[in-house]
Amino acid sequence: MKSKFTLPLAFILSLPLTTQAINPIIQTNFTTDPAPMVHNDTLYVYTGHDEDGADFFWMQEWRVYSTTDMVNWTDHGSPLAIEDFEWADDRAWAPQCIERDGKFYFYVPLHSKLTGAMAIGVAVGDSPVGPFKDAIGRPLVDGSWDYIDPTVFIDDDGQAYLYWGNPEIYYVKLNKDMTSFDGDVHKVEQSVDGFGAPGPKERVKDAKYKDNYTEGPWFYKRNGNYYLLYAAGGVPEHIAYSMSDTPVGPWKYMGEIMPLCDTGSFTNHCGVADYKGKSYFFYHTGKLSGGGGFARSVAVEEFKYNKDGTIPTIMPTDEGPAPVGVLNPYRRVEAETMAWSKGVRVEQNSKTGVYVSDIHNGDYIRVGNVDFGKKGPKSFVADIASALRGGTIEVRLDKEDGELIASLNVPGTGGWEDWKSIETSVVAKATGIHDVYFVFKGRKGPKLFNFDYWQFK
Ligand code: FUB
Repeated sequence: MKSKFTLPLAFILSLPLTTQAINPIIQTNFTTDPAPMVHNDTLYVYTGHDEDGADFFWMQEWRVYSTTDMVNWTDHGSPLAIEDFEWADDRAWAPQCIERDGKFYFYVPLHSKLTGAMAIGVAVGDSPVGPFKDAIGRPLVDGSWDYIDPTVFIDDDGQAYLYWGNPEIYYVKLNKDMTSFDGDVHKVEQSVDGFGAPGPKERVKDAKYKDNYTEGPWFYKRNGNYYLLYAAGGVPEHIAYSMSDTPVGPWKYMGEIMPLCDTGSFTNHCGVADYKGKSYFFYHTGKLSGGGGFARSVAVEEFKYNKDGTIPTIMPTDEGPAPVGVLNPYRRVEAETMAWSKGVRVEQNSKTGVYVSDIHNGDYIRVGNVDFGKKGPKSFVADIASALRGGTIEVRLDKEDGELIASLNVPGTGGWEDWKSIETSVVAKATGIHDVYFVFKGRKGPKLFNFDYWQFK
């Protein structure tokens, strides 16, 4: 029997042949504590950055990534770091950024030089990717190990709220300037009904509670319901949530969202966003190669709210969400826009911005859902630089060893930042939608070249 849902054959044939992993969404750095923000037609995610080889959360900077298709992520580098806050000396922990009246307010926890404890600061910028600067030259709150993990939300009536805390929960109303308080800081009373357990000081040792709030709150409103999602259960952490009819409670404990999973990270930290008609849950794991409790990586899953607004159980996957758009290869595409990569890293400087570095023989970049259209390209251009002997970029379709459509010989250019645009012919027909692999070849051992951007013509 013919189903009325049959897809046109031409569409099916144009789809990529394989479903590839996109989680963790960033492979070029360890990333933590994701805070998504939708602005215009782009979804940004603000993250912490676990340093390579760290034995604690010795985090130095925050990073920003963006997508328009939920498959390819562009690295915008680090627009904010500890040194941008004169009063801070350590621990660039879980951030969140929000837009108000054309300005972007970036709330961050830091270790304070003033008190020797944790504090929360706010930076401001004119664009979602910065640059940002300390908005007030001092912390918003300072002096307690509780003062971490700020989450910010502006209600429909224009009132902004900042929640934060570990293991207590605090909130304050923000003035319209987003950098000062309207009234006092309130401590949220935790109870079994509200959060699965009484507050940390009232908990009875060895008592079995339903759950307990730990850290990493994520506060928002959707269809009239207020949500507070958080890391729960102490370490190792799972993600649970509470709901309320008002922005300031009383809260009702609703259960677990992401149960304890064997992801290699004893913390978890979530953020939620609606984008292009779908809902997404961001979290972190230790699943990147070389990852672990202090080497975490951001991942994302699509989910659907239940009819009553409650949130279903969400499990970590390698595949992540389906694409919600295609990538146009006939405009300049930054090399640091990718669905997956092996071996490469990124660097940034004030002249070039972010570019792909540490390219060695056998490394590759996969760009997902590239739409070549009906005619297909004639040539491929890449902007590259090499202080050594260069190498080759093999452009392949759908697999690391898929059909070779172009092969670009990269010469030495005289320096790692002496950029040159090199063009080569496309030697096979490429039409429709494909994953594109840039497979890097050259002498075994040394770095081959740096890669800034590319374009098909
Ligand atoms: O990333 C440092 C800390 O680990 C965050 O502030 C917590 O939420 C936990 O993820």
